[in-house]
Amino acid sequence: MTNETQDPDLCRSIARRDFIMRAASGTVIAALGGGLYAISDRLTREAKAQTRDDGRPRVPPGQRVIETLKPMGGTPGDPSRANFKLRVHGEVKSPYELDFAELMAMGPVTVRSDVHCVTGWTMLDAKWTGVTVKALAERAGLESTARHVIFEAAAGYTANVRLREALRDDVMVAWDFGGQPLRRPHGAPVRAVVPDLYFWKSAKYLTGIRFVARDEPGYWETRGYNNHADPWKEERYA
Ligand SMILES: Nc1nc2c(c(=O)[nH]1)N[C@H]1C(S)=C(S)[C@@H](COP(=O)(O)O)O[C@H]1N2
Ligand SMILES: [Mo]
Repeated sequence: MTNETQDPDLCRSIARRDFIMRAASGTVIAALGGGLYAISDRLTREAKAQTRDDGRPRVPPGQRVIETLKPMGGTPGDPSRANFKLRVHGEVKSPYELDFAELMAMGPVTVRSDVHCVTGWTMLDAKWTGVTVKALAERAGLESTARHVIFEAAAGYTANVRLREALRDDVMVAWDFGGQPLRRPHGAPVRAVVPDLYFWKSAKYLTGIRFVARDEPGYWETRGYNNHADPWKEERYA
């Protein structure tokens, strides 16, 4: 969804309209999440024939493949790396704050993963460079009471993810996308990336990671969207 409008019902009606506009040509121009863009029937067909290492189909049900990320809106924060601070806190033994240089010094990894947006688009092989949430958690020392991760972002945006899922090796805090510094519409300077949940869990303009004992539904989870958001189960709405 886009939250230029911040209206989940509008997102729903846009998703419906997109199905109606679908045509039989190779690439169709569709309205998804409030923007116009090209769906590749060829990429969708090829990817649908693939199976992931974990046995799940490469493309979750109801998704079609586009060539690159679409900016989906949201209220940006300060894009400068110089002013950046990330707070790691909550149910941890040693809370800390990192500036951009300190974050980069944590030992960056580059990971390729697919992105699945609840409005129906999927981008394959997105290349992210950043630090895993797991590494950030290990540095803080999790308390045994920690069960969920709350990604905190500019303007009060939050997204909740189960701890077990947040500690996977491809869940990260990223500052590069496709080998370039993350652009402002996509969350500069730093965003979360949670590949196996719908993309709204991947908070842009990230300011903090808070480990909590009790779950705290976030921005979209309190506006009609599913609390868990597994694309393979089509956990789109509450
Ligand atoms: N801070 C913040 N992060 C956010 C959002 C937002 O509004 N604010 N929107 C979410 C939604 S609904 C989606 S689909 C993705 C879109 O990311 P993109 O604009 O890079 O495609 O970011 C997510 N992260
Ligand atoms: Mo979204």
